[in-house]
Amino acid sequence: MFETILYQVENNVAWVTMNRPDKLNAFTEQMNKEIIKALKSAGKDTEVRAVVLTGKGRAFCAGEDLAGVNEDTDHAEFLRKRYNPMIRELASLEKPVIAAVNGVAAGAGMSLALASDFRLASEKAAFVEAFIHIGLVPDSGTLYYLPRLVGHAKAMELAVFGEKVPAEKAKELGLVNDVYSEEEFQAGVKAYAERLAHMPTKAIGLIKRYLYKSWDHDLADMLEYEAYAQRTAGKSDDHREGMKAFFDKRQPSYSGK
Ligand code: T3D
Repeated sequence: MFETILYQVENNVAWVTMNRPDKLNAFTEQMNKEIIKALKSAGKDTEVRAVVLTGKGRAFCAGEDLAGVNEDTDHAEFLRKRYNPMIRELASLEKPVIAAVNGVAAGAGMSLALASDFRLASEKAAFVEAFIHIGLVPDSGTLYYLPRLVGHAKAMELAVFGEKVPAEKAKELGLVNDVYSEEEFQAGVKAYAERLAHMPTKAIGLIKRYLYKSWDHDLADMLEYEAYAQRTAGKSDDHREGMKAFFDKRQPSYSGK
């Protein structure tokens, strides 16, 4: 079904593994398309309640495969056709997405991680806003996500100097949620993803949707959105189960419905 990625569903988690290890999982047009297809498929599949994006081999993703860029490249069209749809798909997927950053994440590879809802890093991971080193500007959502994650001043510094940020430093900056030793990384990501996959999926989807809205709406709008979201969540099976479990004094068992 896929040639540049691996796709596997296990214990309600869809694992999307970028699979061009000899090219540090650099993006090709086909890979952009396959990631979009995988995200759509995870969105439609009711069995899937969390998604993990990761890379095969020593890198997470080195951004665009520069072998495909030349003087005739229309960079705007490149982004509109290939990268922007991928980032939009990720942002609109109402299920939690974890970037499991196993190694270096550079250029649009870093953008993919920034657009994910959670970032877990191996101690071997590093983040590089590589664009400036080839005279380009950060793209694929980085100019949107980066200042929101680390603040304007730090975003400016990272984007302009493009220095490699090791995993522990990324944690200090608020770029990643957790860092694991190399040995514990796989098991740590699996446990994190499966925990998310057994939580109230609809409520998580609503949290994601309305946190995005909060970035360009005022308090009055957000209070109204919260009322709408709460009505929707309040009608879910998982709300019923959570209430019942509370009064039964037991752990809830959520179905994601
Ligand atoms: O129109 C548009 O272009 C818009 C779209 C833009 C999206 C973008 O992502 S632009 C940014 C593209 N990415 C980069 O500029 C990153 C370039 N790579 C690097 O900076 C470094 O390779 C890394 C920081 C990612 C890793 O460094 P390191 O020291 O671990 O590995 P290395 O030795 O530099 O690379 C290993 C090999 O992978 C090497 O090939 P070789 O010498 O073994 O044959 C290197 O050329 C290759 N490689 C790394 N990144 C890319 C790549 N080949 C093609 N494309 C890459 N992006």
